[in-house]
Amino acid sequence: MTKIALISGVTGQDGSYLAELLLGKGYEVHAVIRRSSSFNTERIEHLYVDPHEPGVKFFLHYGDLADASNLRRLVERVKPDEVYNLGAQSHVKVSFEEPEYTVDVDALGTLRFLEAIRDYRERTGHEVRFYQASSSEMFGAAPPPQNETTPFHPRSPYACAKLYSHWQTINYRESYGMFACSGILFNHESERRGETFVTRKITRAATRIQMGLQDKLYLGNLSAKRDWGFAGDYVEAMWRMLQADQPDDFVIATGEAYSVQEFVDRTFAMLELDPRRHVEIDPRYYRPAEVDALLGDASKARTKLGWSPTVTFDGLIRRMVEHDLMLARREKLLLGAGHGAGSTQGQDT
Ligand code: NAP
Ligand code: G4F
Repeated sequence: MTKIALISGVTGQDGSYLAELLLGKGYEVHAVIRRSSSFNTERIEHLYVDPHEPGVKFFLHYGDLADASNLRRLVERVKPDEVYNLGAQSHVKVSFEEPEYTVDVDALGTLRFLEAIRDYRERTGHEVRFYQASSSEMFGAAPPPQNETTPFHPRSPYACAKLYSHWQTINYRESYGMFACSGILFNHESERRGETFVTRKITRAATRIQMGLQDKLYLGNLSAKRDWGFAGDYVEAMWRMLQADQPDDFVIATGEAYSVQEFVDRTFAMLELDPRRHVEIDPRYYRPAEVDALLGDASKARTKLGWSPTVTFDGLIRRMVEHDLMLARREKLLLGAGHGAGSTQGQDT
């Protein structure tokens, strides 16, 4: 029997890797996309097939985590075996500017999905496995290393909203016997990472600097430490959680932490650039409250799911730099031919 998956957040970094993974495993994949005045499907264009073609396995549906009736209708129509809730306002700094919206989507959005699944399951008897995209941000001020038993101390509206969803996921498992898992994922990056997250902001800027397209990179707190892995590895962990015999919660991390400064230094070194000539601090990128140090202990996932990361810190930076160098070269060529190209510094956070 072909398994059916429903993904929210498919147009994001993780959603695109997860859709690829599931299609590769023979799943029929349905995904929620938001209506947008400009295209937001760049990361999944390579997966899209005209639904009029025979044998199509990837279907896009308009929807929004803020719209409960839409989520209910989607669950009823798609009849999923597995739901992956990756949709979110996922930027921590932005959550300080838009706390109410962040809570609506990142906290209540999860509740709406869980309620839709609970009712569908009760009415039809169809078991639906649920994955919640929880975050290491929930640990916040808790000292490293962090694992599944570490007490949470969230430090942003985003982290508070994610913590609500984490506990609701557990609550639905305990109250209704739902197969609901919370994946507490530490930072994971790739060449598909949004350009306002610090790693991609750095690799985009450094490669543009090397091509003579910009001169300065403005950053905030360089001393924060993160446990950075590769997004492709992390979606494999999501899938493994939903294939397990029992639902559970797992920390997913590399077990190595580096500062933002170290990420800068290694990126610039790879391009033989001196960061001291190009990197400046702009306090506008500071947050009202910072998460100083995240370092995950993923022993439980290693033991119970057989999961471990495959991409090293340097390997991650290298693949992002190579990709962004290609983009910068293309941008320079276009500029040379008289075509303007957008700057990455325009609306960053
Ligand atoms: P991302 O690139 O920012 O993608 C977020 C996705 O959510 C996009 O597809 C976005 O759609 C969608 N979305 C936003 N608001 C929505 C709404 N109201 N209704 C439906 N969809 C909505 O994030 P990511 O890095 O792939 O992360 C995936 C999930 O994991 C998120 O929940 C994030 O909070 C969580 N997480 C990420 C990390 C990490 O390091 N990447 C770590 C821990 C947890 P548009 O494309 O239309 O904006
Ligand atoms: O790349 P960031 O914006 O990621 P952050 O805040 O750790 O959140 C990401 O990881 C979470 C998992 O822990 C996810 F849940 C969340 O959805 C998101 O994917 O910032 C990383 C660090 C912070 O300490 C920030 O203060 O980099 C520091 N930083 C320094 N200068 C900057 C900048 N961050 C950004 N975005 N932009 C800067 O200019």
